[in-house]
Amino acid sequence: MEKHWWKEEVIYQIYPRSFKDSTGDGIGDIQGIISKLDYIKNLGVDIIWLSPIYQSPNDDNGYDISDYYDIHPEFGTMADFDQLLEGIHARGMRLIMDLVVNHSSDEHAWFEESKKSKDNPYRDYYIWKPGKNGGPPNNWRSFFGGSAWKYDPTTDEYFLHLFTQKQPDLNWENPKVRDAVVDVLRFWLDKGIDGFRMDVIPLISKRLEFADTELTEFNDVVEKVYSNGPKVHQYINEIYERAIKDYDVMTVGEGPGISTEVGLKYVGHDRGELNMIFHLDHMFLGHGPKGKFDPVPYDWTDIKRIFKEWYDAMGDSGWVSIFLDNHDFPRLVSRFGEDTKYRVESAKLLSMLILTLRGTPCIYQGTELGMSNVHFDDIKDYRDVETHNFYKEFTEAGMDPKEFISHVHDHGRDNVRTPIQWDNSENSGFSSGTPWIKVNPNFIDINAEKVLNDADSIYYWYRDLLSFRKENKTLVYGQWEVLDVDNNDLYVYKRWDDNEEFLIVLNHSSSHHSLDKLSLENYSLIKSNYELSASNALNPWEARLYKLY
Ligand code: TEU
Repeated sequence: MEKHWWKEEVIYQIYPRSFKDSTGDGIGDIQGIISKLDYIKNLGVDIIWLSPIYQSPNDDNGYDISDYYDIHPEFGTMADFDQLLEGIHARGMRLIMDLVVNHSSDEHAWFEESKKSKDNPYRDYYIWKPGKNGGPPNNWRSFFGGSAWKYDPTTDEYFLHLFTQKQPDLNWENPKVRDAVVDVLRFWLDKGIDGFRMDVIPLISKRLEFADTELTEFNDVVEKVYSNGPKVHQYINEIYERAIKDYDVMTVGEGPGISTEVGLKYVGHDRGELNMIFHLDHMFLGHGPKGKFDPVPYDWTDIKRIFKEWYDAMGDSGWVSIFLDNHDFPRLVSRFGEDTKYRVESAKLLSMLILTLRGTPCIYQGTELGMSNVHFDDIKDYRDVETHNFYKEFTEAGMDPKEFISHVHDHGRDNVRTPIQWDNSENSGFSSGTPWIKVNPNFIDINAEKVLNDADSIYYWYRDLLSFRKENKTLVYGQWEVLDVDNNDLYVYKRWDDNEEFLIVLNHSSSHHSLDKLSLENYSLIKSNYELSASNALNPWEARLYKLY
């Protein structure tokens, strides 16, 4: 297996809008991040992934870019960015930026031109089709509700938008689009950044028949209609050959629709495409036929199955990132842990999972504090376009608004977009002004100031495990095998190489369990989120790491 820094290091994702506001306008900004670089460095992470900070009308909070070469003034200036990058590098960390090139904003100059006329030089930067039977060209639906096509009366055609109506899909068939993407890549790489997270990269190649789909489950539509198109590998390889490969950088593709069957095509070490992917199989668990607000049950059996399938699919050739939350999914302690009685214990257990599986761990801002989901009861307190679009769609279809809100409590993206809770002062120390989205009311009890003053807090547990992982490359490159302990509440696995063997025991339940079935005589217990004990009795949400003598 090839060894690389991007396999050994750990990613920390910052969603700048919610991280720290330095100006009092209620919106997180670059100077706010700069003021917290020591906090991040002290945690022990290595690579900062910055969600978009480019010019944008913020229809999708920056994932709708109107200028790839400039910083949105609400985040600061290019001089602020240069200071941030310098501060990150001065601390021995790296910065990867979010590349969103499956689509742009409809306020991008390219689209402003494209929509003017059918013969405009920029017309083919986007995907325009005539209507069919008085409606859209086909029955494709947006990730964010409604048709994936918007009618434009100026030229009497529809344009494709797999996300919001203000995020028109770019036409990668057009070599000028690919040239433009290469130029954007090289611009930021020449500034010295250390790589990119590539937003929905499997979607960039469209199936050009644009035929209706008979598929009804949205996850199936994503995989079989939107993702993995006929030229996706050609296009990713092209940007690798024309830009990425000239720099010592990393790329991680966000992979909606990438299944284990096709995973290696994107990240095989000899493919010349991506270094790793954020696959979403475990994150899309629970999404029913109509998506995340049409939930279906799932459990840890599903999660464990998916981790095993991906470990086997990657072999020694591919690589994934290991994560349980990001800016698109609920707080991991609320979704996969237990965020009331066992919030601290379960948050620590989940961090041990993330830091001991094979893959590059990715920690989302605030997870190290044990931040949990927010429960706004008024739809007006939510900001996410996805939530508002589906609120309209589901309630107009007859769903009780209260029922929809309960699904938002569990699956809404604003759960992870409330301001970072720095202390128990007004607005949790995030801003001296009114935050763009309300602070989670539990900031009084859950905040960085309190956590940093508690030696037994989640933050210091993360810091200890991050340091341990750095010192024990067995947890990076070692092999992995799950032990069958005949108990669905336990996740027990080994990591080993020629030097060491570790045994990880996770009781992902609020029940007490016993380890009687495990022969532990040759192992010494070195880490636990409870008092170290030779006992075989496992506490609720107890996480243990043993080392073979
Ligand atoms: O996300 C695409 C994606 O797969 C998730 O948005 C997920 O499908 C969605 O939350 C529906 O459940 C990327 C970005 O991470 C996301 O923030 C953007 O909204 C989206 O692409 C469009 O750029």
